Amino acid sequence: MIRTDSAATGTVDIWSARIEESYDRHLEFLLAGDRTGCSGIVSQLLDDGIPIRKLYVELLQRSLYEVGVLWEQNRISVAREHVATAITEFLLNLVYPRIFADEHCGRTAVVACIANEQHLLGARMVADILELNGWHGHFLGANTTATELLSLITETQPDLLALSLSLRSNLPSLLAVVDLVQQSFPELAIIVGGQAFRSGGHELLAGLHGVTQLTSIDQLEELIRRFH
Ligand code: B12
Repeated sequence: MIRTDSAATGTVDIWSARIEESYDRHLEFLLAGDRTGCSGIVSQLLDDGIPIRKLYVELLQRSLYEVGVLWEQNRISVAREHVATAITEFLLNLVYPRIFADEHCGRTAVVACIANEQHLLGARMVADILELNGWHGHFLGANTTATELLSLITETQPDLLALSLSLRSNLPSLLAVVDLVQQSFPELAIIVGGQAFRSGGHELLAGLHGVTQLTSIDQLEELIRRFH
């Protein structure tokens, strides 16, 4: 199936079509633990000039979501899911040297997953996309305690704090961390995103001043353009 980016103009998105062609093979390699196969696909797409945001969302994110469904349905083992995740992390390392902006915009962000949140790939993509847009992104990774977070914010004085959350059960901790950060840095812009908000959760953040909940990389890019 060929998707279109613009229904209005009917423009066929050739990159989505290219990813579509490779998707099934990529998923097969991922599930077989074939790192070389996955690297071959991603390297070829990068050599051809694929936009990185598309590669992230339409190939890497989509395939991991599918791995998640297979895992949830007990159709693959936990070990297979771990291998697929490790391969995807390796693929992000393969992409990283290609991430550079023409010029830095002088803006800085701190990107983290809160305590007890092990899902780091989404946050890592957020940090990469910020860099692609000329920001300096300090990526703290998974399971960041409030103390670590506050310490890095104090050191780096960022323009933006981006928090990623996959587990709905971590929502109360997110609210507690936001409260702590805002006590010390009331003016800091905070964005939150991730799968915890896939089916609700927005209402918990609705009343919070200075906190924006975003659902996608596209929305992130739209928001940071306003900082330039
Ligand atoms: C890999 C994985 C793991 C790995 C994570 C390792 C790692 N290095 O990241 C491990 C094995 C540790 C793990 C553990 C668990 N997992 Co898990 N996991 C997954 C899986 C398969 C893939 C996650 C992933 O990387 N996705 C791809 C990334 C790129 O997508 P993403 O996170 O959505 O990020 C994108 C956007 O959301 C957005 N985004 C993300 N963050 C932010 C932030 C901002 C500011 C912005 C703007 C955007 C943004 O940008 C990204 C790019 O588009 C998912 C399945 C799925 N549907 O994703 C389950 C999943 C997330 N896990 C789940 C569960 C339940 C668990 C466990 C509780 C299982 C268990 N019983 O132990 C534990 C919890 C561990 C913990 N305390 O965190 C559930 C979560 C359900 C929920 N929402 O509450 C899922 C959805 C599986 C499922 N279908 O049930 N998991």
